[in-house]
Amino acid sequence: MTTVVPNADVPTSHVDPFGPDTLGNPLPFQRELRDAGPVVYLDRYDVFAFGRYQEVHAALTDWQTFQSAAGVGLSNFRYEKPWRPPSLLLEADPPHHDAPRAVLSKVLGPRALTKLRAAWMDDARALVDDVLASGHEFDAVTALAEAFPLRVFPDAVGIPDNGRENLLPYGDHLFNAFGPSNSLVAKGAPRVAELSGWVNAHCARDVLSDSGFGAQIWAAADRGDITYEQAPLVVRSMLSAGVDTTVNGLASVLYALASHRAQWNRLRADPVALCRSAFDEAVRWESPVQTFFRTATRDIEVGGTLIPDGSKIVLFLGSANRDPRRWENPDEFDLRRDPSGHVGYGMGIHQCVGQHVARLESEALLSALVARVESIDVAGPVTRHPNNTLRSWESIPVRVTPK
Ligand code: OVM
Repeated sequence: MTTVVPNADVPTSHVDPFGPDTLGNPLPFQRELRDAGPVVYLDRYDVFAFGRYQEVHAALTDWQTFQSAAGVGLSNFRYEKPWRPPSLLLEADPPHHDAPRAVLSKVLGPRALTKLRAAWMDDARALVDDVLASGHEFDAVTALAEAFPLRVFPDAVGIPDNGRENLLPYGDHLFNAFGPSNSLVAKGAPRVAELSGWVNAHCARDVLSDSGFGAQIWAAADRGDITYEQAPLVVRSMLSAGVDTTVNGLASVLYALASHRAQWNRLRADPVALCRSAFDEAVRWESPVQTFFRTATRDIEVGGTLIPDGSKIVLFLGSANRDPRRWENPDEFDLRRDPSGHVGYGMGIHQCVGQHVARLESEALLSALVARVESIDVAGPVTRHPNNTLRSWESIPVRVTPK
């Protein structure tokens, strides 16, 4: 009698997706992954990889089979102790996930943000004016993509001024830590205790201003919507996921516009509509969060491959967002396309709870730029910042012509 081994002929890749070459330019590997099949085994890490839109989307929307509670990085919480207490949102599934999600979703929802809108538009104009006053050539990463979120988001959460410079390095390490424990994780290790100490201390009720997102999370505990034990961890999610993601999303849209003159001109011709939708096309095109993992809760067959219970599966969001099986001319940044359905924010019950905040930041910044600037161009070597999860930037030198 013969036994059928459904995954005996699963395509296998020896490539390290987290090595410096692939992180530096992930596109060739992602194409190989998609073309090899719907499921590819990465023998280096003993994980299965999905690179096509269809399977990535299906896994994201099936949380019962592809759980998050065993961690959304390479490390499997069934066997390894997580480096920090798990997130109640990102690293949880129903039913535990639901109350924290419902609370945060309301605090960061479109209704709540209407109150911040006018002030953020003013803040963006003030920032752009300051930048233009000091010159017409600058680094779009530090001057705009980092400066704007750091100007508005920590205030909105309600954390004090002191120590805000810790937010980016904390996020950088957190997103590295979803990957394998390579040199990028080692680089961050010396500051983990200090940075975690600072972040955790700023989740406490008494350090938060009494009107921000943080205070509203604590007020939800007063109402009994979440427990007092849960409140600081929900605040921690905002400080963890709310800065590096938007910084890289904004850097992506600025780079895309500075390197595509025709798209910049489209934006100028129709700023009200496009200052909002440009961000989603940039999130599709660049996918600031490139990968997240899931863990199989049972044996499951995908595209003819058996994925055994307990396996880790890495979902290549950035690859799905450029899958030609789903998108026409996927490598083109094009404001005429409808980018909806992209998986840059994930999909399903875990889809980015902060996406309205991110879109508002982008809308404010791009509106201010379009109002003040005639043209924007790349003016020097663009450099990347390597990270195991984020498609991140070191520098985007730009030259602008003010109006
Ligand atoms: C969290 C968290 C951390 C990093 C990313 C994220 C993209 C969430 O602590 O909940 O979502």
